[in-house]
Amino acid sequence: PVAKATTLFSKQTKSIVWGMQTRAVQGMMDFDYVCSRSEPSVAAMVYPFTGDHKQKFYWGHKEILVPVYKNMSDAMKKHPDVDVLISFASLRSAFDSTMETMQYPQIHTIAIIAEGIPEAHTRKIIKAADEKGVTIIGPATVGGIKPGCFKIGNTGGMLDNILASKLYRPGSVAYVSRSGGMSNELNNIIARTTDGVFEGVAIGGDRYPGSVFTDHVLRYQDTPGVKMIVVLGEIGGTEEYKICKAIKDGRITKPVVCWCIGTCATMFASEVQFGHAGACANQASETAVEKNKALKEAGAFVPKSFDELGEIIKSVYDDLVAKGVIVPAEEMPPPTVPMDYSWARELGLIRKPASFMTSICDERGQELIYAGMPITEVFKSEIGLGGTLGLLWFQRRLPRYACQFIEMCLMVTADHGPAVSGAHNTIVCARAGKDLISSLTSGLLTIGDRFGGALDAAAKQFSKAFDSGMLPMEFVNKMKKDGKLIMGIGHRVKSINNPDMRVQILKDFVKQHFPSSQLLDYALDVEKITTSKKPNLILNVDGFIGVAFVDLLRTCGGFTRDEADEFVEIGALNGIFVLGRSMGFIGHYLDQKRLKQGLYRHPWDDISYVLPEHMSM
Ligand code: Q5B
Repeated sequence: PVAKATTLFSKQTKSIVWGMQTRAVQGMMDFDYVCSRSEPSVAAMVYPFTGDHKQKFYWGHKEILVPVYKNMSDAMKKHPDVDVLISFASLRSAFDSTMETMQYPQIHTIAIIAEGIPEAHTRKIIKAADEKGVTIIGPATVGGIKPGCFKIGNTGGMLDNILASKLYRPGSVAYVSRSGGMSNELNNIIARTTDGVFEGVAIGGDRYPGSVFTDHVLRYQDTPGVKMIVVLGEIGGTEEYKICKAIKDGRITKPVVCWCIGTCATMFASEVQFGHAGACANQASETAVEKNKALKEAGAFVPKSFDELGEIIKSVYDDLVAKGVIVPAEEMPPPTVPMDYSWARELGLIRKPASFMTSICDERGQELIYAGMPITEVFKSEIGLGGTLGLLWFQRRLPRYACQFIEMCLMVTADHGPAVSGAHNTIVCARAGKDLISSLTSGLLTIGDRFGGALDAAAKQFSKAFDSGMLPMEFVNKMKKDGKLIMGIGHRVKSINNPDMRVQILKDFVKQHFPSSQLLDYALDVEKITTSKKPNLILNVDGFIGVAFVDLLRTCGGFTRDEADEFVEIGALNGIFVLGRSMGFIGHYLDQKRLKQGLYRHPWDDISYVLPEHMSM
């Protein structure tokens, strides 16, 4: 086998991350920045499921782009300075991608994060790695960390944790553990009891880890910056005995603090399998108790329990300081890394005025909420379309008669034939080959003062006259004198001789259910005057809905007078016609498509061409 490197990571180490793990990469870059590295440790990413592209990351306050390659070969070719690969490949693809990675001699270290890789695959990986001199960290691990130099993926947690455990600069204590979670606990214990971590590796909990305790302990023995070694072993396997032997043989001379977790297994009547695949004692020598005993006998510093691990690390460290083996370096504050906005917000450290405000609908929770009413309740209480509109437009749970009235308005305005402006436009648009939305909006865009959009203006004009105490006749005369049309009065085809049944239906309902119809009565008095002049100057469907809605808003008990006026002012009432007539326009669109109607061209004989005479210069 080819000899493996003693030093896996330095301040110049460059890596490739396999997998679209953008959060982990950002975490590595924040770590690099806080370590005062001159360049990010991630040179590139490999992700076979997209084409080559670039991903944006923060480097301190700046934004930088990191290339993402579809093919590993391109990444390796473009980044010959990379010697570490961090693999976030799934348990299905980790084997193939790791074997492929080892074909590139530039790679000296591979960290495999995936859990559940078949043991047979891991053993093949280990064999190939030994032949090529590649150090494997993992599988089934968070990775490892070398303070001030390099961090594998999510090791060490978020930046606040990195700062709290002072992982931005090296200390004198190197550790190796199986568990990734416990490695974080070691970062914390070592930071509180010593001058800090020099390097820490979590080899992973599988039965066949890619590298074993002794691989790392021996590296630490040969690394001048490491002054003491901490090993967190666990129940299962016999790896810890190799450390005993190395201590006894004098291969390891640096102080080793060691504890094997899982001593509680003796309290169980039968054999216990702990969380890690390898954490099961198949024979007495594999128990944590036996291994701790052997380590102590070999000369390692072994606490009585995990609780005392910190104390024993501290006493060994203090002794090394007293002997002058360790000279604690002066503390330098790390550069500040801006906190991610979402994280700062979660911690309640910042606030920002929202760009949007909304008060009618909230879809974020488990249940969609319309103006305070969960959608299940909307259906349970059978408020119907009118009630739903009441919630979303008026933020109120309206009385049943009001909901019914709204639904009736939508029904009577749903369509009035193909000849009206809007339907005509929709039909022409559909026949020009346009889609549903274009055809619908083409029709909707015709809605205005003359056609279908007179509801709000009628409500305003009539209520202004009524509220100011003007008599109906005075109102009609004033409008005539001002040269203005009365909105909501007049119809092209309906008249007192050809009454509009839509208006009649609504009138009957209002008279029967509304607590008051003062404005409607006023408008009907106006109608008497206008129809006496011309029979088609009736209170039309727009005018009727406009004034009746004012009565509804003012008297249903759900609104103050100001609120009622505001809805008219902001144009809510035209919305009724727009919504209702959308049904008809969509119907006309579908009808034209169904009837396979071709392009419409208006006939010449229906156009009067009135061009000016030919003018000679
Ligand atoms: N005169 C609706 O006009 C129409 C007068 C008036 C005083 C008035 C017209 C008007 C106000 C707007 C309005 C909604 C353009 C209509 C609707 C939905 C629909 C449509 C459908 C559907 C009709 C003749 C004479 C003139 C005018 C006078 C007319 N209106 N005076 N106040 N409001 N109304 N729009 O028939 O002396 O002869 O010069 O603008 O409420 O859109 O089905 O078709 O469901 O789709 O063309 O129902 O009334 O009458 O303009 O030739 O006027 O009456 O000053 O007097 P016409 P014009 P004079 S509902």
